[in-house]
Amino acid sequence: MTQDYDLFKEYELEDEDWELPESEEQSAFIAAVIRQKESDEESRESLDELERLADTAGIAILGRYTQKRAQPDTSTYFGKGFLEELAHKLFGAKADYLIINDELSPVQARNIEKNFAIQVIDRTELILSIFHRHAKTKEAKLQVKLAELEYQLPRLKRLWGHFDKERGSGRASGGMATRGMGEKQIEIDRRLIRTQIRKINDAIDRISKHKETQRKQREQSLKLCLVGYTNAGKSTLFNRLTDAGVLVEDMLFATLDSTSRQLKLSTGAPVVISDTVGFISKLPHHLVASFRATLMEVVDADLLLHVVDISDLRHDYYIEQVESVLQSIGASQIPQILVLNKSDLIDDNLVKLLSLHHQGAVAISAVEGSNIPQLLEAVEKQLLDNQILSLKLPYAQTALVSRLHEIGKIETEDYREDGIYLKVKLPAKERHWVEEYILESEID
Ligand SMILES: Nc1nc2c(ncn2[C@@H]2O[C@H](COP(=O)(O)OP(=O)(O)OP(=O)(O)O)[C@@H](O)[C@H]2O)c(=O)[nH]1
Ligand SMILES: [Mg+2]
Repeated sequence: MTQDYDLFKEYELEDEDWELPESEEQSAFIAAVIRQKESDEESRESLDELERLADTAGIAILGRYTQKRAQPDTSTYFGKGFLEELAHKLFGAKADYLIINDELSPVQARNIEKNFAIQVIDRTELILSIFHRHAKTKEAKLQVKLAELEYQLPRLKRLWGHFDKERGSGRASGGMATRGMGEKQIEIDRRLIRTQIRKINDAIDRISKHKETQRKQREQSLKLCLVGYTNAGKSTLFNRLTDAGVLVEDMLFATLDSTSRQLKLSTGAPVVISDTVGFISKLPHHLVASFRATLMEVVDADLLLHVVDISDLRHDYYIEQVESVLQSIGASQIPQILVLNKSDLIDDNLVKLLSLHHQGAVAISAVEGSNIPQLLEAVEKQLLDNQILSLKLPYAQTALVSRLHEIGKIETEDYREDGIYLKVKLPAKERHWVEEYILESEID
C-alpha cells in the first residue's frame, strides 16, 4: 500500500516496542476449572485446543490438570490446596509456566504468582502472543499492540514472551514486573500506557477512515466475506476462488489481515471477496475491539461465507462460537451461506447427512476443489436474486422513489416527518442506488 506512509507517520511502532527476544522452547502445564454444566468430553476438547494454542506459541506441554468447581474462585481461580499441589508438581517437572484456559482477573493472576510462586499465563495472553508472532503488516501490528496494552493496563504485568530474560530466568519464582515498584512508578507506567493507547487508537481510526473511503469507491460491487473458526480453510477457499496466493497453513491464526480480490461470477456482476482473521472460542474482547479496522470487512459485507471444518467433531460448537463473535461485532444480521469444508476427510454418507441437517449449506473440499461450482451458484443466487431492503430516504430524493417503483417492487411506503420510509424488493445488482439509505437488508 503506497498510502501506508501517510497513515502511519503520526504513530510508528518502534522496533523495541515490537520485537521479541529469541527464546528457547519453554514448557508448561495447562489447567482449567471445569464448570458443572461442562461434560468431560467438552472439557477435554477445550484443553486439546489450549494445547494446540500453546504449541503454536512454542510452549511444550508437560501435563494437564483440572478442578471441578461451580465457578472459579474470585481471588485465586483454583482452590488453595489445588494450587499448592500444582506448584509442587510444576517444580518437580521443571515446568516454566502454568497456562490457564480462561482470562484471569488481575487479582487472580497476582495472587497465584505471589502466594504460590507460580508463573501463570492465561488464555488471553497466549492468544495475544500468537497474534503478536503472526502479525506482519503495520495495521495488524498496531491492532495487536493496542490489545496488548489494554490487557496490560489493569495488570501492569509484562506479557509472556516479551521480557523473557527477566521473567523467565527464575523458574517458578513469580516474575512480576511490578514487584518492588513504588506507587509513583506504577502511576508513571500507567500514564505512559494510556498515552500510547490513545495514539494507537487515533492511528487505527485513521486507517478505518481510509478504508471506508476505499470501500465507498467500490460501492458498486457486492461484497462477500469469508468468516469462520481459525483453521477452517478460509484462505484455502479464498485462493481456490481467486488465485490470490494467500498464506495457508495448518496452524491457528495464520491469517491476521484482510485481503480482497475481484471475483467473476457467471453473470459478470462485479463482486469483491475478502479473506480475513479467524475466530476462536473465548476470543479476548480487547482483540475483537482493537481489530475493528480489519473486521470492518466483515461488518460491511452483503453476504458471508461461513466456512466450517466438518471433519472436526466439534463443528456444531465452532458454528456457535463464530455466531457469537459475529453477534458481538454487529454482523449477525448479514445473510450467510454455511460452507461445510474438508468434506474429503469424511465419509460421503456423513457429508450427505450433514448437508441435510444444515439447510442451505454447501459441502465442499477447498483443497480438492470439489463442489466449487455449486458454491458459486449458491452465491449468485443469494447475491443476485431479490433483496428486501428497508430504507429511509430524505424528501430531497423523491425522484429516487419514482425510480424504485420502476426497478423494484415497493412493499410499504410511509411518508413520515423525518423522511420517507420504504420497504422495497430489489434485484441485488440495483442495490447501489440506495446503499447509503439502507436501514436493514435481507435476502428474499
Ligand atoms: N483435507 C483438507 N484440508 C483442508 C481443506 N481446506 C483447508 N485445509 C487445510 O486446513 C489447514 C488450514 O487452512 P487455512 O486455509 O489456512 O485455514 P484458515 O481458515 O484460513 O485459518 P486461519 O487463517 O489460521 O484462521 C491447512 O493445512 C489447509 O491445507 C480441505 O478442503 N480439505
Ligand atoms: Mg487464513
